[in-house]
Amino acid sequence: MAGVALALLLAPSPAYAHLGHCSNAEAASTIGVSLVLAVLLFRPWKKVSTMSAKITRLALPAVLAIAVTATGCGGSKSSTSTAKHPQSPVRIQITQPTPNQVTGNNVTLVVNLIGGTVVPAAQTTVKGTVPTTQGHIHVSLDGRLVNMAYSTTQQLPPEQLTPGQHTVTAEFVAVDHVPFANRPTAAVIFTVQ
Ligand SMILES: [Cu+2]
Repeated sequence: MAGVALALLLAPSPAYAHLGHCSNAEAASTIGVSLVLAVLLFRPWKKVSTMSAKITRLALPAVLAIAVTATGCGGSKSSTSTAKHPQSPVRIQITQPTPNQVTGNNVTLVVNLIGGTVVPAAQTTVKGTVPTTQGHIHVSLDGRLVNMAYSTTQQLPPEQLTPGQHTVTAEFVAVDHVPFANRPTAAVIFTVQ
């Protein structure tokens, strides 16, 4: 567990902050799945001699399940507000990579926001109505969220840019990470050589 904690601390802060995106439903299903896995792993029904050993066998799966869930959905307290956001007038474009561009595995994503600004993580506490022209960018690669960008330029993870076709998606989201009702999004398909 110490290794996991260290990895989280060493990870770039956007990646860490994104762990708070699990909804309660996701957290519940994570608990369920890991509980089943843990029970299979430790087999608490196996005959053991002492009472304390028995308790340990029963308790371990629960502890493990909670630990796994906490790791996967850490900080979910701050993202429980699933309230609908208004529409945003902001439009988003990907200017780099260009459609069908052939690249190496070193790809810089450049996004152009029209009518909006990116605000840093430090300003993400929302009181009252959420601003519709301020937020940040959620970057997905092949449908999987890889980062959130507090700038309009960022590096795509080279280890995920295997040879072949990839899709990068950029979505302008509110300062509290929640999507706007109209979900301003841009996508580009490119090919890694
Ligand atoms: Cu975010």
